[in-house]
Amino acid sequence: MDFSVSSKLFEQAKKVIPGGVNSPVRACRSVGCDPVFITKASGATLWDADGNEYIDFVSSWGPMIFGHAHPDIVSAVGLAAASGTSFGAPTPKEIDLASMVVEAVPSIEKVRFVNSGTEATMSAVRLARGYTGRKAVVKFDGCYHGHADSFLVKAGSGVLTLGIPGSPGVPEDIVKHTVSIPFNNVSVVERTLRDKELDVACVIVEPVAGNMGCVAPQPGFLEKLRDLTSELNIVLIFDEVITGFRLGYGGAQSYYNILPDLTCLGKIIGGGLPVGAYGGKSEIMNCVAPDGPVYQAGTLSGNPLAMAAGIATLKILQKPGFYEQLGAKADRFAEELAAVAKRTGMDIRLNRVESMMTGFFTKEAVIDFESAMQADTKRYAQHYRQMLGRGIYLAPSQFEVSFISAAQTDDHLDKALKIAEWSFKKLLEK
Ligand code: KE4
Repeated sequence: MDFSVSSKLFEQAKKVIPGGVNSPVRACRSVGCDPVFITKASGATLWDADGNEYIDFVSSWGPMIFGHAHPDIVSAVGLAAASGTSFGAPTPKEIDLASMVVEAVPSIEKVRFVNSGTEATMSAVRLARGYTGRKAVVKFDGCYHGHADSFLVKAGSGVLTLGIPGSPGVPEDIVKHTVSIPFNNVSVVERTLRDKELDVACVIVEPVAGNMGCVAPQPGFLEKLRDLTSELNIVLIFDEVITGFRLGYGGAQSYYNILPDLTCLGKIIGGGLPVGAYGGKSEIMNCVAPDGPVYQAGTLSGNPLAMAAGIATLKILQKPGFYEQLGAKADRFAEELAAVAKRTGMDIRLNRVESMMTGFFTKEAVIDFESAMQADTKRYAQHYRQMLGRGIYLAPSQFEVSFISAAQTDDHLDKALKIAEWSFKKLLEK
């Protein structure tokens, strides 16, 4: 494949944008190649500036669950734009999308829209601190909740991918209130939450971790979190920025039947436009300004174009059978990929929950940050480059998830499986 136009664009980008990208993981540093610049996408296909074509397994890190440029989304956004792009005033569409979210997500009685997942989680933690009057935040090693100061402690995603310890610029007296403990470890959870010294305001968790790669909750883990936080009056926050409307129309909390006190959403609910949201029990949400004293605001929150995209998105997802078909497709793909790994003798641990998955290059089980770190990131990088060169677009990090989308056909998946088999064989030659 020829990447010369993307390479030229990358050189230009680096002159005016830090690292040439607007989000670090896009720079592909951990997979040892330059990023391709995408110019167009439709359905399951991406095209780059050199005209190369790819089958997309990143789905813009989750939002594009039904593929790119879906006609319903394109027309909804176009129609909204023709009536104005932002008013800074309440609009009917915000009520429509909020009502759909309240209807869909069992624990949400009221919801506030923001512009990113980071804004959602940052606001939810501030709300939990304001509501409880306590300070400490408990998170989990390898989980990533966006780039707000409190979260940059043993975080996942780009922080993990780039191996940055946390981040300079985050004052010690901020992060001292953040405790990060191992995911899936109920005894450490119990010990930490019962530690009287800690004064815990909230626990924030990705109910299925996506930012150390896909790691499912072990039986009893989420239940333990819920039981302990209820007993100790600690706010339980589910960060469903990835899992929300991904694992089903009710997200992970419906999938596992565990109701948090607050839920953070993003990605899918914007249909690719910038939308985040946090919501939960009215008792807690009524503490948010202007009803309550906990301040949070945003010029473009509830933006009419983003609301239009979100409404169109949820209408598509509401269609009977959507998740069953997506799940069946993901089941088939995962089974056949496991068969390819077995046939070629490639050691790969395929962690998957419905249509989100990660193939860890290790033969050991991956159940938390420590075990995820055993994965062979060099081998992943070679696999990434080999797949990209044959038109398969994977997440440019071993510690991210890839997604099956409703737009991928059996032919797309069969092609990806064939190229994965070729790539595994090539890796095993080395
Ligand atoms: P944003 O601020 O990037 O919209 O959302 C932050 C966030 C919060 N919570 C979870 C569970 C998330 O996965 C994210 C963002 N996800 C990463 C990839 N896993 C975004 C990709 C990027 O940083 O460019």
